[in-house]
Amino acid sequence: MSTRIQSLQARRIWDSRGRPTVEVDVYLEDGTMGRGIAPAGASTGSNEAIELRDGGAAFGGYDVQKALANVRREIAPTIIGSDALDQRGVDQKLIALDGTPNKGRLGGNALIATSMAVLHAAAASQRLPLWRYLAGDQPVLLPLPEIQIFGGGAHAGRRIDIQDLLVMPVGAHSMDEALAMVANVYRAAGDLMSDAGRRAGVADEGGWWPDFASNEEALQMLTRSIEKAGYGNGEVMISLDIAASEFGSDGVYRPGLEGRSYQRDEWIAVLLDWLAKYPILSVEDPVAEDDTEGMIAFTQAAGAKVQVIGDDYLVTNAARVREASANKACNAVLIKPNQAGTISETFDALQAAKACGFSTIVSARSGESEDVMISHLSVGWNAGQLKVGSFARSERMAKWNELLRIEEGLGASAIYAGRGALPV
Ligand code: 2PG
Ligand code: MG
Repeated sequence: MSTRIQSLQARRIWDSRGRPTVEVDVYLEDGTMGRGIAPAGASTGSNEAIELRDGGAAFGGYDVQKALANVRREIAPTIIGSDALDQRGVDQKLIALDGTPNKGRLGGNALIATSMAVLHAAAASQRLPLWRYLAGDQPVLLPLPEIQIFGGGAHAGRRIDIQDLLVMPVGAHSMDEALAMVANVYRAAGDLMSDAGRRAGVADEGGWWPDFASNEEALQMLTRSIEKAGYGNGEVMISLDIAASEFGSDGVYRPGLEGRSYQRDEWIAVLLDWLAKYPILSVEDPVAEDDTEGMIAFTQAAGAKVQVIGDDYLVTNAARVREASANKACNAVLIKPNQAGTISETFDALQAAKACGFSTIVSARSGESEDVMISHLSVGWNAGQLKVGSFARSERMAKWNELLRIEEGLGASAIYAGRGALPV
């Protein structure tokens, strides 16, 4: 039976923030269907693929009718007849049809939903789980998870400046144990917030609402949560996403909670002080996306001891990854399919990072859906790490739970990446 694309169906659905997003169903001639759903960021890098939104009054300007029309009128006629097993061929047609460097004409949301749908359809046509379709008969690793305990930054009305306070269960021996450890830390954090009279619901990705007087107080509370859950000896370590582009530019940092501004070197000194005081093993976007000098300085000071991740700084772009490697500006990359705009370009960024010796972390966005593709990408591409937000709300839990099913399917050959996934 043919795996050629026969038809596409595009519709508006709603993401985990209740905003419109693009869903695309791809039907193959053999009758299989694949469904792709575009995720959406809140703290976006300025070099990401452009998300096409309608603007105007409806839904705060977030509607996606233009992107949907682009799928129906331009994308569908262009890729119908293509072989879904030729992901790169389909993606090249999408890139050429859009014709802009940032996917601004058709919309990165229209393109990534289509590209994801084609990949889901291809795996379904082969009757394989997506991770297995991607990996072939190569061995795979279950990823070290980075799981948010407190949200912040753009995901919590800027209540604190640090965007994600996450934990990494580096001492676990399996995915099942890793998630159980995080469940204990998440619950302990909630109990501590209750005891302090500060339990006030959750932020956008399900992490506890950050009712703290300072950024450092959040770090103290996270460290206490790990201890209260009974983990010591480096079994559970901290990962931070500073998302510094949200409060810094031109080498000056103005974190709202600290009540003062910092020059680049002063801001880096604050971060290095936190590294000295708390069990932190990973830092994402420590300085702003326009601050290569700061990225290099931070990596020089801390990169031998901690993972330094470029997210807004690298925007899942292979060329930017290679440049960062040449500059020694970080040692890891966040991999977000919708930053690149197609699955093939996402894969290229991941491969470029591996070739440079960077570690790779497949990541969700703060606006998510029930789709679990990224769990499969993290395993099938052997990324080593996965970041999906917190340990609550089903758009997050669907992705963590999918890893348990994959682990079960692998049986005795399941290997948890653990501490070895980090570059240090
Ligand atoms: C990030 C992500 C996930 P957003 O910055 O890494 O936490 O956030 O999707 O809003 O860019
Ligand atoms: Mg980030």
